[in-house]
Amino acid sequence: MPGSTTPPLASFDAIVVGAGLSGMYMLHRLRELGLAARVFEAGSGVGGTWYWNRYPGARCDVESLDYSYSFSPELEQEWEWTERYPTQPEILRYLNHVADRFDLRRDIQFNTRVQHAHYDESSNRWDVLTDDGQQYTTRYCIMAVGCLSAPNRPDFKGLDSFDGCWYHTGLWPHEGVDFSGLRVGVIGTGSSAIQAIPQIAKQAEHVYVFQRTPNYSVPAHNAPLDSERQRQVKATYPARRQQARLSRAGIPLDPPQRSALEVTPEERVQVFEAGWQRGGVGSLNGTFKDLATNPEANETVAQFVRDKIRQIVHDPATAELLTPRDYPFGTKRLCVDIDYFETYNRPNVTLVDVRSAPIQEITPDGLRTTNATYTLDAIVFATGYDAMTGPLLAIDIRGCDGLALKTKWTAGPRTYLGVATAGFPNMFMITGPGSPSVLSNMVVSIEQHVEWITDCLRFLEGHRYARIEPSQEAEDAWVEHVNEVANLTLYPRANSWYMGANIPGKPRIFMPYVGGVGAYRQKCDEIAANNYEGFRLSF
Ligand code: N01
Repeated sequence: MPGSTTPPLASFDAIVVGAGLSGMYMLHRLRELGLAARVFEAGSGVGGTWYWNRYPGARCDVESLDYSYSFSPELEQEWEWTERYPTQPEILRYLNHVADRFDLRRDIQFNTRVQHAHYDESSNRWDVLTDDGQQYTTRYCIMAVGCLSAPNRPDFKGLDSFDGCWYHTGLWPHEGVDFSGLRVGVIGTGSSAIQAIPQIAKQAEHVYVFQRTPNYSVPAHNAPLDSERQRQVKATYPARRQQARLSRAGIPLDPPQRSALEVTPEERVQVFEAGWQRGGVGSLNGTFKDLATNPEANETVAQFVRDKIRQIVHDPATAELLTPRDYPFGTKRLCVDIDYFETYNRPNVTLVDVRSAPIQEITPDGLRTTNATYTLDAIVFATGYDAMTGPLLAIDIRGCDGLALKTKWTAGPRTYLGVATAGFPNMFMITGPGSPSVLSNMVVSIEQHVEWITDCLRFLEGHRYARIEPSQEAEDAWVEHVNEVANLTLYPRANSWYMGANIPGKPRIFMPYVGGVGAYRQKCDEIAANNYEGFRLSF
């Protein structure tokens, strides 16, 4: 393969930070360009999110046939998925297969965390320092750090005194955890908790769920993948992938055409019910076109889910506590579950409301809220992530004039297309803030960014440009557009991690781009076709 020989003096054409779905594919493309590339990965294996998130019940809520690379027809034909929604172990097996098939590992340095990346204007190169004290230089620095890879563990008083074991869902022990006979506290009720709680409840003596905000969740209706369906999808993959690329969320579904308010209440419920029975992340979102923009339309689907919760959960007080009321449906990331609400009918599961009585401290034998104490043998923090900006700002990134990215982004992230930021030449972000990323099937958005960056690098190399960065004007206009589009939706009404609201002190900005992956792709392609309009290029 061209460009795969490691050059002397620890100097590379491209350094990629992270060997998850994005870093792996980026490496593959960099090799095709003939560039000498090195990937640094903090974990001991490939997979990113799917390497770290080994908690019980972890699985993707985009269907396996769509949550997979499309860049290699051979790969997509040869890999056999076993379930409608892939489990974490199955996705990790798939990504290891990809790493083997494309011989990626020889250019990935594992167990290595990038500490700093500083731009040197005199040489137009990035100096990269890793946590083993080694220094590297590179022309291009590509951040493939993921959007949800900086775990958030609230700083509860007394955690050090806890006699039991505690875990974060995003840093789960590789050897697994046996909860048999234990009293387990789970803090949080987001997507991770909603997957983990039913599994932990099957094993533990008792599970206490400490809930601050109830979530909307829809059933996955997971099932073994029928081999005939797999064959059919594989036979039509090119069209299916293209539909996903041009869609709103990277999932090949026909967009809804009707308003929830233009049908009768009876028909509306029938449509919601059919979606509920289909299951999955698009099941209700994909029913009517105005659920994300019109509060009245949104309330109809919110009410439908509230009714479902009441029907499933036997104890009325628990059902009431599980019912989301103070933010619109879908404005926090919709959860997809297997028997989540049903789990509260088990005698060994107790829901604790920590909104009305917050957690005060962790004690040696459990946890104390403002009105009760709980004896626990283990605590699971399902408390999420410092999303989108967290993984980037964990690295000391400095651009022109030594400007720190952290300083530039004090009031919130500012990017052009979510792929680059002014003042940080030759640095690219895969699925950065200001791109559709977390609002889409991540694989579709990752492939689009990797391919766009690859074309951009080919252009730079072909024209012998030494430097590319967004102009301030283009970046300002993009940030304004991202905010404008977000404000047309109901998303800013929720205290979500999309808004940075889960991290104390984080600026309240809607970080992803809600304009849809199809429209976004078109915009990126136009910019490229116009000789990278909005970017400054120099020799
Ligand atoms: O994290 P979250 P997550 N005291 O931030 C609570 C993706 N994902 O890891 O809502 C008490 O959603 C917090 O409460 P509140 C997906 O994009 C995908 O579950 O802030 N509670 C919330 O309940 C997802 O959205 C998949 O009031 C505290 C929970 O912790 C994203 O990852 C599976 C607290 C955190 O929920 C993150 O999901 C898993 C405190 N101090 C994840 N601090 C699939 O594909 C926080 N909380 C299926």
